[in-house]
Parts: sequence; structure tokens; C-alpha cells
Amino acid sequence: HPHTTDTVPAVPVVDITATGPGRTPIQQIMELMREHGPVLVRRLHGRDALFVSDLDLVADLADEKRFAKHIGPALENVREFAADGLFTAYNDEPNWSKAHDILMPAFALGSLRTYHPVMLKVARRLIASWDREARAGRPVDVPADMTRMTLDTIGLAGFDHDFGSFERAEPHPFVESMVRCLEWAMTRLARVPGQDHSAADAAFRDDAAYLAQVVDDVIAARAGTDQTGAQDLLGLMLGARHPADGTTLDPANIRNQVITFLIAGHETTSGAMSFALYYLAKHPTVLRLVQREADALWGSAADPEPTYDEVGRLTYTRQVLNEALRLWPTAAAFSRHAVEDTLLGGRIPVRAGQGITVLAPMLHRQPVWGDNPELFDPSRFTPEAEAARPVHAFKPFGTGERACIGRQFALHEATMLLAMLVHRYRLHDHADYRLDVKETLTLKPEGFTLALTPRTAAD
Ligand code: MNH
Repeated sequence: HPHTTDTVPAVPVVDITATGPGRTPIQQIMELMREHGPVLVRRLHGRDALFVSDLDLVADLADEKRFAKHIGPALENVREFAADGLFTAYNDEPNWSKAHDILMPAFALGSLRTYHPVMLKVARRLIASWDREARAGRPVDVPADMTRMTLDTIGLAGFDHDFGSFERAEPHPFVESMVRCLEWAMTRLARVPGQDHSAADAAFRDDAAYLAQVVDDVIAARAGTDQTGAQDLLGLMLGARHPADGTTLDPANIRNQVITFLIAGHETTSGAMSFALYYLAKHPTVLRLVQREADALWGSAADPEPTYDEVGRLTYTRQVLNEALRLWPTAAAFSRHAVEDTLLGGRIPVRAGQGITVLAPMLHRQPVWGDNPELFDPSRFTPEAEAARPVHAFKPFGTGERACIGRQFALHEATMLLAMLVHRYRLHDHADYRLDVKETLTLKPEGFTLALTPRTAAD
């Protein structure tokens, strides 16, 4: 039974030491919050961690004057292979602001336009693969193929490197190593003190070394060539000088940035598209509306050529994606700390530097979302509904200056692909799939397959 401590009045403390966090720690905290409410302390082997999903507390944590990004235990583990890359850098690490300033132009709207043709090219690889499977009457493995698509996209768009994922029966070894690194970072949090983990740690070192080697090859293919005018991520990393002091990123930091972007640039987007397809397969009426939106742009064209601007007009498709990210934000937790000792929400004392983790899937199920938050309903993201809702009610991309730098990149890629897929195929939930959310720090619908048939004039 939970009890309260005198340091954190009225906040339930739930000790999970007996079971540990297991293989689905996010879903475990979701369950604890359903039972104990939207703010709780999770105690594991005597270590306490404060989790919140209450809207007022999250809004308070978003105050950049009083709170900042926190590198908690999970991201400390990710630092073992991404070090001072943008995602895992400490706020006051000079390489954070330096890389942020140098790389921001790669995510400006003008740059996103230049990635559009590459995104389209990779979308067509996926479609060629799905056409083959559809003809053969074989179902497709949705998360595996979404991962092929997003890895090839970030590789080509960011680094002019082709992972060729659709030419492989198995995931690219980079993905397999990366997933094991993320799993190591997650399961390391669940370790019982005093046990021997040297075998797992040695395997992790091998995987991390492999990631670094792939990345060094990607860098070597470009280094030494003239980067003037190269505006993709790697071009900026190798060539751009910081506006303030004229220095470039150092080689160790470039390696960390490439690892960071190859991971952050594909893993979460792939999960988001997988969940969106899951909900479309389960909600024929919504699927119909997405198809209607795509049909309005592309009619019955066998091979439409979506333009950059057309993707911006796929507003209902974008709502579907947002609604999937509401229910299953694929980067489900982010952490903040207080700059100085303060009262969170005016009531919960927190010390300077103490980590506080926002659990987005539960924030996204708070009363502000109405009385049936489990219902998949893209009309929650009409412009009117969005304008009427407090801004901090929806946080799939984090908050403040450390929020996701790739948000528009991800949304463009995912919106275009979803619309192209529903324009082309009927989706058949052939296995009557029951949602099974796999956690590897990020979330994915494990084992989700779809059978496909081409749409005909009659559908
Ligand atoms: Mn992304 C930070 C979610 C796509 C690159 N991303 C974050 C954070 C969240 C997040 C949440 C903040 C984490 C924290 O506060 O600790 N990101 C997503 C989701 C998607 C996504 C849900 C897709 C959907 N991210 C992408 C893509 C890229 C990218 C695509 C790159 C092309 N994200 C980043 C980087 C950061 C980040 C880099 C770290 C930014 C910083 O701290 O400066």
C-alpha cells in the first residue's frame, strides 16, 4: 500500500522493488497512475523518482525560467553511446548550444523543402515493397517496414548515406545494434544492486562500437570533400562555423551527433506511423476520411507525385497522426529539473536539480481530453479544438528549447507516407491484431501486420 513521505506531502509513494519495472516500465507507470493518480513517487531499491502527468504540474514544468531539461538515469545510459549529442547533452555543455545553433538551419522550412524529394523516393521504395507483398498475398510487418522507411530517409536526407533497408530481408545491422543499445539503456534501470551484469555490458560495448564504426564510415565518405554549400546535416556538421565564434564542431562531437540523429531521426517516427496505421486499420470511418482527403488531391492517379505544398494540405491526415501520438507518444517520457528549490504547482517541494519525469501518455489522457480519453478520435485536433485546449495538454515532442528539433521533419515524412498508403491500399486487419506495445525506451506496436489489396475505383 502506498504511503506518503514528509518530504513530499500528499504524493503517493509506490514501491515497485518487489516486481521491478519489468520490460514495459512506461506501461507500468501508466497503470500506477490509473490507480494512484497523476502524480506519484516510484520507489525502486530505495531510489525515488517523481512522475507527473497532471496538466497543471506539466504546465508549471514547462516554465523555462524555473525548470530545464533533466538528463535522468535513462538518458545517462543513452549518453554511454550518444555522449554529448544534441539529445543527451547537458544544458550547460558548450557543445549543446554550439551544435543547436549550427544545425538549426537544417530544420528551417526552406531545408525541409529540400528533403521532400528524398522522402518521396523512400516512400516509393516502401510502396514497391508493399506492392510485391500484396501481389504475393503476404501480409506486411508494419513496424519493421516503417523502420526501413524512416532509417533510409534520415540516412539519405541527413547524410547522403543509403542504408538500402528494403533490399534486406532482415533489419539493417545498424538497427539491430541500436535497438539492443536502447534496450540495454532501459533494462539497466531495472538492475538489482549487487548482481553481475558484465556479460550484458560487454555485449553493449560491442554494439556501441559497431554504431560508432558505421557512423565513422558515413563521415569518412564525406570528410575531406568540399562542404561549401552542403546544407544537409552532415554538410553543416563538417563545414559550418558557429556564427558567434567561427569554430566548427569537433570530430568526437560530430560522431555523437551522427549517432544521435540516425537514432532520434528514425526510431520514434517509425513508431508513430505504425500506431497511426494500427488505428486506421481499426477505425474504418476514419480511414475513409483520410482516403477521401488523399483522393481529393490525387484522384485515381496510379502513381501520384505529391508536392511539398500538397503535404501541408493533408490536414485530416495530420490530425490522425496527432491523435495516434496522443494515445501513444512514441518518446513517452521526458524529464525536467528545478533550477532552484521550488514548489512544483505551488504545492510539491522539489530541490534544485531534482529530476521530475513527465509521462506523456497519461498527460494525454487527463480530464482536459474529455470523458473518453481512450477513444481514438482525430476530431480532437481540428484547429478549433486545438485553439480551445491549454497548450501544454499535448507534449509528444517535449518542451521548451530542448524540444524536438526534428518535429516538422517527422510530421512531413509521416503525413505524406500515410496519405500515399491509404490512397493506394485497402488495409486488412487480417490477424485481428490485439495491441501489444513493445518498449525499447521508445514505443512500437509489436507484431502488428496488415494484409493489403490495391484499391479499385469502387473503394
Ligand atoms: Mn525528436 C528531442 C520526440 C522525431 C531529433 N524528440 C525530442 C524530445 C522528444 C522527441 C519528446 C525531447 C526529449 C527530452 O526532453 O528529453 N522526436 C520525437 C518524436 C518524433 C521525433 C515523437 C517523431 C514522431 N526527432 C525526430 C526526428 C529527428 C529528431 C525526425 C531528427 C531528424 N529529437 C531530435 C533531437 C532532439 C530531439 C536532435 C534533441 C534536441 C535538443 O535537445 O536540442
